[in-house]
Amino acid sequence: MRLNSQAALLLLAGTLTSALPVEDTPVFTTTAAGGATTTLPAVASRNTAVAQSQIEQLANFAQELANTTLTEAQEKMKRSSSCNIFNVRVRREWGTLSSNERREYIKAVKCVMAKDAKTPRALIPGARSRYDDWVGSHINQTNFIHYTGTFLGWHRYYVWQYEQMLRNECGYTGSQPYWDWAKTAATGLEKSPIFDGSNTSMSGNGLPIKNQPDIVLGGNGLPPIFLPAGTGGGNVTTGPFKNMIVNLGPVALSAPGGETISNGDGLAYNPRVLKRDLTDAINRRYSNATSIVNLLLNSKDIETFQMAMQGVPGSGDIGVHGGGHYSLGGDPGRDVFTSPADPVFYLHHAQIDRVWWIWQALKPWERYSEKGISGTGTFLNSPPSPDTTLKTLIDLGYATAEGAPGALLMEDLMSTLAGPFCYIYV
Ligand SMILES: [Cu+2]
Repeated sequence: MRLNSQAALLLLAGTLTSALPVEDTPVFTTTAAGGATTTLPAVASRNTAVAQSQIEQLANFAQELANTTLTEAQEKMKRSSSCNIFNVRVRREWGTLSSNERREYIKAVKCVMAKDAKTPRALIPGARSRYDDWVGSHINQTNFIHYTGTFLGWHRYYVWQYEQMLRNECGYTGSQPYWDWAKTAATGLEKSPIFDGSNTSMSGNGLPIKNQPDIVLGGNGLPPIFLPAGTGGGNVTTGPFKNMIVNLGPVALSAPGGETISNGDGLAYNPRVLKRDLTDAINRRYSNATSIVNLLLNSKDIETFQMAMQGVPGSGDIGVHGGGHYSLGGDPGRDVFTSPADPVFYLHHAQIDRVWWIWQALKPWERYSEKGISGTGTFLNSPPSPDTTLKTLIDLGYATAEGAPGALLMEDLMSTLAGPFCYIYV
């Protein structure tokens, strides 16, 4: 059976509907997909625990919308081809997976790392493994998929293709898990099930390097942003991915002290051990529960939403997206181009996708449409390029799973229950 029947039944029964009263923070009333009236928070609470429950309320609202959509699809009796309550896949937070589920995911990732690359050496000489096909595709497209109109759609498709690869090429039977930054901001990264270094984690911190100076972001005439270094910095030596070899990059790796390390276009073979520098201060400042609720509630349109998420240049804020990447730190964690070479990337970007999914559900008629896209095909429109539209083609190249579709249009990537997709988040 493909569905997570328990979650599906919960959805059907509506028991996931939150009834948590949220202190005396302002609320607004909206009409849920089923026609019922729902009350949602209107302002992010500064209290982390309250903000965490606000996220749950908003996520439950998105689940209700998904439930209605799926039930309708089922009623239309298109069981063989459409996405419905019986075949929808449920993506869950890493810490809520059982030990066996986590082991199965880790095993599939390692299986992909052990397979040969499909990318021809003439194209990406350093790509050695099937896993590197994903890293290489991201490096090659970095300037066309960040601070662009394609940012959210491209990464949604990329993570989904990765999930299909784990399933179709390595026998994984689960769904792509996600990293809830709000949780790690509350517990501390090294104590979380994702990073505690155990056999069922995604491996722990890097070996500690003492007295690392700050990371400095910015340049190009923008005021610098100083980020503290973390408690690691060296090689990852614990957990399933200890001593994992990163083959590609770096292209633009921010190192402590303001240095940027580059190995040209990053496509050459450059084997080195995975490094991490877990940094709670960054997680707590930029991607805590309150930052997520603020992003969800204060972004009236897609331009505001995706810019705030990535950090408005010059604002001094790196957004929840930057907050995740830089709290992971290390090499390739601090390199926008090569970052997918750390396997935690896919948990981080599943959470990015989850936050977009929740935000979309708050105004679905607008946010699944052309109005849900803003920006062009180049990084901050430099050099200038045409607007991204529903008809913009997304081509992941060799980061495409066996048995999955190839290049698709943005219009196929707007809803997680349409086009090639059929999944929700709990
Ligand atoms: Cu990216």
